[in-house]
Amino acid sequence: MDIVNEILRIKKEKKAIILAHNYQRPEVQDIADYVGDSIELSRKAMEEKDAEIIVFAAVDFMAESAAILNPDKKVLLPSLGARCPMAQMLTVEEIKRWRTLYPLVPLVLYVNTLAAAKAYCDICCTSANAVEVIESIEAETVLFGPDRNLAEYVQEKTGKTIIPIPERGFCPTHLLFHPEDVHVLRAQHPDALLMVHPECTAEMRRIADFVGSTSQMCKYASSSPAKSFIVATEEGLLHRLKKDNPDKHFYIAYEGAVCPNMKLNTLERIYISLKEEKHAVKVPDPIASKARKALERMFEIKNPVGT
Ligand code: 5XR
Ligand code: SF4
Repeated sequence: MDIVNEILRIKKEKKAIILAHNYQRPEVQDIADYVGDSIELSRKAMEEKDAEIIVFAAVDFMAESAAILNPDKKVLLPSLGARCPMAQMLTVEEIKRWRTLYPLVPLVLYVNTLAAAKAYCDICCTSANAVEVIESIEAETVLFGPDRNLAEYVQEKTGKTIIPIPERGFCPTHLLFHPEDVHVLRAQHPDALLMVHPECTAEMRRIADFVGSTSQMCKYASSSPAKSFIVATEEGLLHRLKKDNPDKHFYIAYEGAVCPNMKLNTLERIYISLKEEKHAVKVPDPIASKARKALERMFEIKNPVGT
């Protein structure tokens, strides 16, 4: 059996679309209808009016967001174990504790959170629009979770007081990048520009030529006159960067920068997911309707990069 042809055949037969996050394996990105960050993908799904099934090759919270924003479609997560460890770091109990400590302070949550957490926040943000979202809020002090590095980055950019909740939420993959490795690469490729994801440490952001989300990195690399780039985010993005810019060179800032959860989605799992229609992601009301409001508020914010 040719698994790629089989996937494409069942996909057509079932009116399904396959969405792949920028961190997916190359062969998964290659069979997807769209490749992007989670919010770009959820919006694509909303535009695909005829699709009945969405196979979301990513991690749990991303499929949840797609299900919340596309209540009429069946959203499938190919690997049940694909859970974002950072999203798990912020529980509803923790949110309630901070809300009690700061009852008048608005809560902004990164989309890398579970739907149950989103239901308690005032507005969501992605790494592409976090600065604009915080600026849109009148308050000078904001509770923000779960990524502490993104919180610090936003504080630097906006000058507001950002209280990180939990105190030390992090992405294990983005913490793998260190300036020492970049110095070695910069010596080998002196003309290369360094692109850093805001989930990386402040030391990494400080030496960056550009700080941004995966969608922003794609736009920056395509529009920049530079020919080579050192990339500090999950290594899956390099496949897309190379494909979109065949005349440019991309080097990962650390070879081991892999998100094991993202990589659980193999072609075999996507095939089974499509064939057996599993694992369906359902977010119960009223959690879904509350979380949807927080996501919709984010969509209303002016955002120069369109995510
Ligand atoms: O770390 C991630 O999960 C990836 C990412 C991104 O830059 O694509 O940070 N995702 C967020 O921006 C959430 C929205 O897509
Ligand atoms: Fe979560 Fe980090 Fe993996 Fe993104 S790269 S899904 S934030 S663990």
